[in-house]
Amino acid sequence: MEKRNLQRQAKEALRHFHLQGEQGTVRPWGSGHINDTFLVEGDCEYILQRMNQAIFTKPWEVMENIVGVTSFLKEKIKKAGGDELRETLTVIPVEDGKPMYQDAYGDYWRMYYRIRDAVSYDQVESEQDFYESAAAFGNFQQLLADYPAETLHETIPGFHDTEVRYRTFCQAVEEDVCGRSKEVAREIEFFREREETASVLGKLLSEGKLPLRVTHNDTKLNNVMLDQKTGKGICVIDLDTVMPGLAVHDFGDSIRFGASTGAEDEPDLSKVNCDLHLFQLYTQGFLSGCQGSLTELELAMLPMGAKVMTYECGMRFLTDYLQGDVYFKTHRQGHNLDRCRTQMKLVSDMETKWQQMEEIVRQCSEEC
Ligand code: ADP
Ligand code: GN1
Ligand code: MG
Repeated sequence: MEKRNLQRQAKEALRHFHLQGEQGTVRPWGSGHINDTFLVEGDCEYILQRMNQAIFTKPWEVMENIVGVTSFLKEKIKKAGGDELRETLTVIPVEDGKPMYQDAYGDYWRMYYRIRDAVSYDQVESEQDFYESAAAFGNFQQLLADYPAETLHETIPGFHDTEVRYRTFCQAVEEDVCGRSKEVAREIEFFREREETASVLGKLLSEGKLPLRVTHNDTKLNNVMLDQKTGKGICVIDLDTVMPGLAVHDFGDSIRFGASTGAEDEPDLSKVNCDLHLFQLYTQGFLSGCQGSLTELELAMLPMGAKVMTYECGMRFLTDYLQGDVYFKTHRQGHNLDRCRTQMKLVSDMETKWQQMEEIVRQCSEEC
């Protein structure tokens, strides 16, 4: 459906929610790759989202997770004397009390309060912001440490099962539905050469050496809101993939996105490197947020978390390119391929900086 109609659809959906005051404009918002997000302006500001049903095939389960997690967080925030309307998402119910509205097209819509006086960034603008985002993601994990993990639905099965991702990638190469394999032979080879990267963390998990925790699983910088005045990371958003997972994945995903000197889709690869200073800042912030809860092996595996998540994400972009750009939103020809190449560049760069990354983590672990 074209944008104009989607906007009309959004306005129609809006009428079914319990809202305060008068609402004015509804406009596309944010730069997420998955859902269709709108900002609703008026007496009170809201975020309205059409959920991506192709990806989240069981939207009720996603919302059950989100309502569960945010209610749990609200209790903790209140006890700590915080502001429950700013420090976690608030699901706005539909007239019938449900957390989502299904429209005549079969699309699912949900709504949150807009987190007030806060911003999210697509790229690091100040070092302090990056540190604060790390502390917020670490704290998020810490707050959910006693959440009943068994009640969470797996909203995307095998989301960070890198071995499964590798097999899906090989299948996409094999099937080559768009006839693109030949043109990206070099990229395909890159991921094949590093196949062992796909199994390192999964193996440690299955051997019981790494603990399963309640994790966010999508810890991009633009999934945390920073207070406009204080710069503090006040609210972790985009809770669709909160599921049992690995702490090192959450750490690693933030590094692959935020510690890069270039944008995720930067076509000029000379601008893309893993900045070790940002890596160090993030490590310090994350460890302070986790408050000593990580095991020795988790700490030792933080650099591996960064490499695996970058490898996995690059492979997912390439898989999507091979499958005809059906998963991630793309805004230009070859967009997924550009994204894949930045991840490849980062993996290579991390490989050359490996010892330094390990040393930084060792030092930060001793300090905290
Ligand atoms: P996607 O899954 O597509 O990434 P997100 O839930 O991350 O969707 O939302 C996209 C963007 O919209 C975020 O990066 C953020 O900038 C903005 N956003 C989402 N929810 C809120 C909120 N409650 N308050 C303020 N901004 C929000
Ligand atoms: C997607 O939803 P968003 O834009 O925050 C994706 C992540 C990827 C990321 C790459 C549910 O995140 O897994 O790492 O794009 N989310 C989902 O930028 O697939
Ligand atoms: Mg997002």
